[in-house]
Amino acid sequence: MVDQNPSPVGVADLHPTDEAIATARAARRASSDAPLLAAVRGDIPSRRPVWMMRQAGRSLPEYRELRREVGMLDSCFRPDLLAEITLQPVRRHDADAAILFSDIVVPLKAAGVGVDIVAGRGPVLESPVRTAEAVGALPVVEPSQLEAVVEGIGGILGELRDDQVLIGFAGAPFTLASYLIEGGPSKNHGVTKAMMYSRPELWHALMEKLTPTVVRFLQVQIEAGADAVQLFDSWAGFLSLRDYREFVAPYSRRIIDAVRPYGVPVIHFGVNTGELLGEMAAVGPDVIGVDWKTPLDVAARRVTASLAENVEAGGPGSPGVRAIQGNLDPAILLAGPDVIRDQVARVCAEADRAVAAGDARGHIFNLGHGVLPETDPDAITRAFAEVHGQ
Ligand code: 1CP
Repeated sequence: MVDQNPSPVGVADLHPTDEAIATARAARRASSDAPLLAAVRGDIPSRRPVWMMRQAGRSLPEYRELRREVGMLDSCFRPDLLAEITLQPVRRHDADAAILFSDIVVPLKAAGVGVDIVAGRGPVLESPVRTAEAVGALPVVEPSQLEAVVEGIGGILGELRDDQVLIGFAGAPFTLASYLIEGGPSKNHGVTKAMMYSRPELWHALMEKLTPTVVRFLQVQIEAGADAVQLFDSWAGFLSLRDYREFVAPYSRRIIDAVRPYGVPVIHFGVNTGELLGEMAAVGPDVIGVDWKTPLDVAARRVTASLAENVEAGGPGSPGVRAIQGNLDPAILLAGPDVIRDQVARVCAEADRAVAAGDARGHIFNLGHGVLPETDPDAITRAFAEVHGQ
């Protein structure tokens, strides 16, 4: 077996040094009263915070204009471009958070993995990772390979108001592994799950390899000044609860443990995760993101019940209440102003019931997944205004 990284990064190595924590603290410029940070703590925010997954990107003409001659991944390594694209929706919609313009495969690309983002498709690998040799040869990203992201974040922070936060992010291990193993986007993640079941040792070796890359990508963003991070396990909802627990949760927990010392909120989100919400909360995030299928009050009740059960059973994870994020169906934004107004109000009422029942600390409004490319930007602006009026 060829191993270009003969000394894998150990768990202890993933934790930040005191110096790194101090660097991150010094870089932080959002006010602690920023509505999103207040909602995470369970304080009453000055207005209900809202941002939308994929708020930057194809729904905006100014994005299409900037990206006309630049490849998707190239734009993620151009500090001026990534900063401008991150800021476009924040200015246009008066968002409470900027989501860093990047992609879950950026740390892989930075580390030298042959991956590109193909228009209309998504991330595509030069060669899928399906053997022990390929897992062994997978590089772990070095912070120095992410300088462009650090520089871009500097540009973003200079332009945000102090009540607006910058959210950094990374793909969580199952979702990243799926692209690596399948070689590109997948409908059912069959090859990925087959590896998990038939070659568990290879699966775990891949997870061990990916975990430090995810941690470093998050740490670099936090040390550059990101105020919160979201760990996207977008496709984890394809797993059963049992498989999630065995094959995924331990790695997500390690990732969150490794960024916790910085003290910035961690949001955890996946699609179709109604059945997994309790387990996803048990890996330790401060905020649980919910897709549009489970009402927020029901989701929050599941989370608190599951966390309490876990603790009673002596399992990992701490009890307590998380903040909740979500969960308007992205298709609602295509349905006209009256529907948007009514459905925004419904989502807010469900979130408020969760808070009143003691099942959630606070609410961050979001969609249940990303903005659809065909969405009219004015409908997005209107939805932001409706949320702020709630
Ligand atoms: O040409 C283009 O405009 C490419 C479309 C695009 C964009 C705008 C891709 C390709 N990635 C991105 C940016 C991106 N990706 C952001 C920042 C922008 C924002 O949210 O405003 C973020 C947070 C991501 C994260 C991402 N990439 C996820 C997790 C979030 C989610 O949507 O669940 C995933 C799964 C990816 C993979 C990916 N990258 C791009 C596409 C089309 C896909 C999905 C492919 C698939 O269906 O499997």
